[in-house]
Amino acid sequence: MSDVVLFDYWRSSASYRVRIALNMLGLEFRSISVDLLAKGQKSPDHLARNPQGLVPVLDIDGHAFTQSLAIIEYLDETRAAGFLPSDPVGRQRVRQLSYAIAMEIHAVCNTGVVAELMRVATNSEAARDAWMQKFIGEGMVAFEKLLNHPATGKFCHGDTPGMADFCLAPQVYNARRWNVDLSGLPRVLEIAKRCEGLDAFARAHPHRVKEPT
Ligand SMILES: N[C@@H](CCC(=O)N[C@@H](CS)C(=O)NCC(=O)O)C(=O)O
Repeated sequence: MSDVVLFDYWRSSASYRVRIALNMLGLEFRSISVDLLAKGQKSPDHLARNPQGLVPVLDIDGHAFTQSLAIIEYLDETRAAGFLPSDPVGRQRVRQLSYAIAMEIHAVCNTGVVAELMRVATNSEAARDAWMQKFIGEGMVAFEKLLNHPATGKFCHGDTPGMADFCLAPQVYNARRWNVDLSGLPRVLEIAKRCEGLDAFARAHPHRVKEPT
């Protein structure tokens, strides 16, 4: 049985990013599901792992790590994975792209944030859908513009998949889930399609972890 344990949730974008990174490395890991719908992330057991009450948490090398991008950078640094380029300007760009998704789009579309919106809104499902479409839609339009850059290649930065792609593919999955119109974003769609064709991404896909109900 693998010593590497990922506490995750099938539909969690942040978990999906880490699953892709682990698969890219060919690292075997055990996945333990923390059911966000049943508030498993707020259970005493999970809060002991992560006081923020969020997934993912990765148990690896004797540590319990939180924060998906910090985890991906740790894997990159300790396994010479090449998830970020070696030059500082390139590293800055890959972080910029990754943060544009993880810190701008994802942060305001997180389960806890949206649950609170639904609690205070009158027509809560309509408010939720409009919220998701606004923030994901606007964020992805900006991301498409950021990809209009000479360093963009077959993937977000150059011709090999890296941290920004690990953020993009889950965000595109999530955008589709909320019926966000991505049709005017050719770079986003082309790169996401290329990612979806890779085994490491396909095996990390939410529907490979659990069939949607
Ligand atoms: N910045 C964190 C975000 C983690 C996060 O927001 N995880 C979501 C699932 S994608 C979660 O656990 N939400 C539960 C909640 O909001 O209560 C990371 O990248 O790991």
